[in-house]
Amino acid sequence: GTVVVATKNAGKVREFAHAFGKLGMNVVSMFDYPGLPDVVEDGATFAENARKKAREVAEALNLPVMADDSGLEVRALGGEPGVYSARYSGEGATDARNNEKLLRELERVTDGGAAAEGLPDGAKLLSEARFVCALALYDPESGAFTESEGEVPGWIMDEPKGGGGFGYDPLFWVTAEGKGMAEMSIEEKQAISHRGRALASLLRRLGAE
Ligand code: ITT
Repeated sequence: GTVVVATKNAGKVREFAHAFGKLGMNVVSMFDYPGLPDVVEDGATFAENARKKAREVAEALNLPVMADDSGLEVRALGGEPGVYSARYSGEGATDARNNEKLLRELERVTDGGAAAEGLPDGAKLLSEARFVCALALYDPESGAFTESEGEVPGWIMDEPKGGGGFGYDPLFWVTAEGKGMAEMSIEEKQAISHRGRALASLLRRLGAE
């Protein structure tokens, strides 16, 4: 079968393609449907934005559609960037600029950070943080949503580490694994990540229906 995921984020597409590939399914994304109108992500929560993306795209395509809204909540920044994670550095935001902005903001509010076991030489932990992922699947025929959420706790490092993943992964230290998120393979990340957990929970929910 085929799963339609309402995302234009190539990092998310890679992770979903990997996860559904293991189930013998393939993923199509908004890269395969150019020309669909952009969904305005003005919800107050990840869940609200995920529902909005899933529903608008599902109604446009007249197909069941899954959407992912996710982001980073940093304790020392009062939970920011949160639902604004994708556009944290403003107009023309890129992963690199968002990461720079995050370190700039943390410089203002933290005292240089703390050393910790397992970190690269000289690197410091600046603040506790977590990744959150809300998934919503919308079936336009029944009008029903299936939803789930997942999160992973960690810390923000004062320097990037690792070449994998996307977004804020290079600055995210996964305490429970003793390594950076960008140091993990897709497989490893899936097993512990906010998205991996949300997806496992969504699949359980669908299986139980
Ligand atoms: P779509 O809405 O088209 O799916 P987007 O990139 O705009 O793509 P979001 O609005 O959900 O997606 O924003 C999520 C941002 O949070 C994303 O741009 C990343 O910077 C960050 N993020 C989410 N999941 C992440 C992950 O697994 N690793 C690193 N950063 C992540």
